[in-house]
Amino acid sequence: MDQALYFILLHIALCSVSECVQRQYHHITDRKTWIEAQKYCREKYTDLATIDNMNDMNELNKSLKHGGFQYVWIGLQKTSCNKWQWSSGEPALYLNWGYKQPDGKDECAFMRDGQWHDWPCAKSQTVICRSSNNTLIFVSQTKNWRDAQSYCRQNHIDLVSVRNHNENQQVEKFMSDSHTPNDVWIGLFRDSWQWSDQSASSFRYWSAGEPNNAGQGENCAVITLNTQGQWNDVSCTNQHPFVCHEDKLILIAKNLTWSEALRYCRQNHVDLVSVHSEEIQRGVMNVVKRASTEAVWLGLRHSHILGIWFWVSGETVCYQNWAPGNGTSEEDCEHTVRSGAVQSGGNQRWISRPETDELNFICSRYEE
Ligand SMILES: [Ca+2]
Ligand SMILES: [Ca+2]
Repeated sequence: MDQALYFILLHIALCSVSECVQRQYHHITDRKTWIEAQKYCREKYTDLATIDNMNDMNELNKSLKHGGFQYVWIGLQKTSCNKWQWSSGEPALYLNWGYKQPDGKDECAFMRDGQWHDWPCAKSQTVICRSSNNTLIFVSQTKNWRDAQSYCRQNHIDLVSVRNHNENQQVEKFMSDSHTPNDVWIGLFRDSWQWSDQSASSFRYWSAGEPNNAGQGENCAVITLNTQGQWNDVSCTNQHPFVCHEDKLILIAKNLTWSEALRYCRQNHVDLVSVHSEEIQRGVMNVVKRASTEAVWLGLRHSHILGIWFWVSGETVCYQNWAPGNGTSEEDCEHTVRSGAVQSGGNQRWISRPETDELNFICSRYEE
């Protein structure tokens, strides 16, 4: 194989591995109450563990050390807020409730003639899943909502989300074209559980029959080791080991030049962030919202001699997200070296700035 092509293929393989590593889990075996565990995680890492999907759940399970305990805290806690959300994790901005709906204490929703109704999650109905190429899949076996969710996640992507009027019409048409029964589960549910880090993740992995609030005041969630990591609600004042998570990226709200920022990251963390995939760009977009400057340094540098942009981690810039007019080599006649920053507002594209500008910056906290 051609050497250059081999290098490119190798590089693509490395990029796809790194896509999974936005967060690392750390199992702490000291026993603490949920609040004490939260405080510890916020001091030493990012927060008590958030779990976005089955992939995270598998990573977390791998981080568990075994020995003498049954329960391990995660960052999920019951609150007084009980809002509708999509199983896929998207916020429910568009809602299309039928007449006088939602009308009860029910926490799951089905679709009938294009309109939505709240309904007890334990009832059995047929199901619509969404598959990886965004097509709709009708499941003719009846299932309760949570089993329907597991089925869609195992066999397709998730229960169907309906994010706008267009998608609502698509689902309605799909139901009439494929002669489904009148009432079919969609991915809409509500619960009052919230992640400690305020993440919007609607991923839930409760054991059968949980959460049951059995002892009253069971307001915090644990992983149960003897059910492959499925979750249970227990009293927050119990003392258990716990799992913290550490986000890969951290925004430093100090105003430094590019070289000072690089030194700061290398001394206190690992490096200035290298954004060599869309996944990392998404992580960047997430943290720059808290920046106090209009742009935020990345580990992106222009080489005068070679006339190219490169990442401080040593990679060439294959994935790109430049704002129009940036990322070219035409600024070469200037004296100051140019470095790359990401806009903290707007489209959060990359821009070229003189390295002497003083900006907030993003460090990576661990190597891949
Ligand atoms: Ca109802
Ligand atoms: Ca329980």
